[in-house]
Amino acid sequence: MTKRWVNRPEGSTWGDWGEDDQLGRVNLLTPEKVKAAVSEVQDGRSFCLSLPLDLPGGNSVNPKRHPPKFGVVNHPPGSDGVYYNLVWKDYQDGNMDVSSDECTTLWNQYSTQWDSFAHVGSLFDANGDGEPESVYYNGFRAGEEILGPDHADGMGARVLSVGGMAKAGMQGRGVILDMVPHVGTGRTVVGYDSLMEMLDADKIIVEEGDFFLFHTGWDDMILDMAGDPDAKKLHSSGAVLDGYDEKLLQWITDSGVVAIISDNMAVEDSSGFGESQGGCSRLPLHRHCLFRLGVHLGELWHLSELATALRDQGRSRFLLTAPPLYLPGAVGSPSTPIATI
Ligand code: UVW
Repeated sequence: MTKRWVNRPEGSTWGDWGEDDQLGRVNLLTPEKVKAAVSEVQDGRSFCLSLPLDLPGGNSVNPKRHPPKFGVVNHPPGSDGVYYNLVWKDYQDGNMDVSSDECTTLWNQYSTQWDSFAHVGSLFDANGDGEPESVYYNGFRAGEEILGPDHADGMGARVLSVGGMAKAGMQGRGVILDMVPHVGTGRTVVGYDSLMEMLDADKIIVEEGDFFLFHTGWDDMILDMAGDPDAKKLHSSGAVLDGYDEKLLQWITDSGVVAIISDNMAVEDSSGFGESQGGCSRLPLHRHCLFRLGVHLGELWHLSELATALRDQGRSRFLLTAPPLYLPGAVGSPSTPIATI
């Protein structure tokens, strides 16, 4: 029995790295793993795996998330320290400096992003009183440690936030599968069998401690739409993982991957709702990874150029360096991931 739970979800890693652990499989990124990742660098070329953070554009792709807004929302320009082209001599005789300062209102999960473990939890009877409560990875509690905007102590994830990921560095070996040559860019729900066929065909081996990435073609579609996205087209395009496929979830458990990352919106098919381990869910792969296993998810990354460069060389592995913002309290974060091949 640990401090926070008497029941742990079946098949979970809760407690495996200690009762206060907040890093999950990031614990597998040992110095040896990082050195092995560095040894994947062959020609020294780097790729930025972020989309411009003002894409997809608008909020039709995900109505609850909006593009970044410069300036303090609801404040006139010039207030709260936001200013552009300030002429200092107006305030200080003879000063020839001109400068600009800004503030950005950022929806942290609008564009290229990481999900922390504080992003998705589950109703689960962790304390064994017969009633499920809202809990996150390793038994941390909603309302006690993951605090909403109405909480008297102020909003923010006191635990499990992206701050821990930033401090850990999020650096290791990336392994990428380009699904586009296999299934095209139409909507395909990929389960275990089809994932294994693609990995086998491309001779890709995923090992414990790897970041697993898959490319679906969403990134180039978003870039081609240039800020005016066709949400209907996007939501009927590109491969998504089948979170209801128990064999696929078991593969995530057995593979030992640290994170699953894609250029699509949610890694998994987010259009369904149905029975999964632990009860009905709209995002069963999120629950399996973020709540049960301690596996981070990366979404809306720009993977096409990297996928092509590696495919041209018959390779799939590279060094990935992908810290989120060091923003304690945030449940998600933009990232500017760098792949070096
Ligand atoms: C949800 O929509 C809950 O999450 P995500 O952006 O991680 O898919």
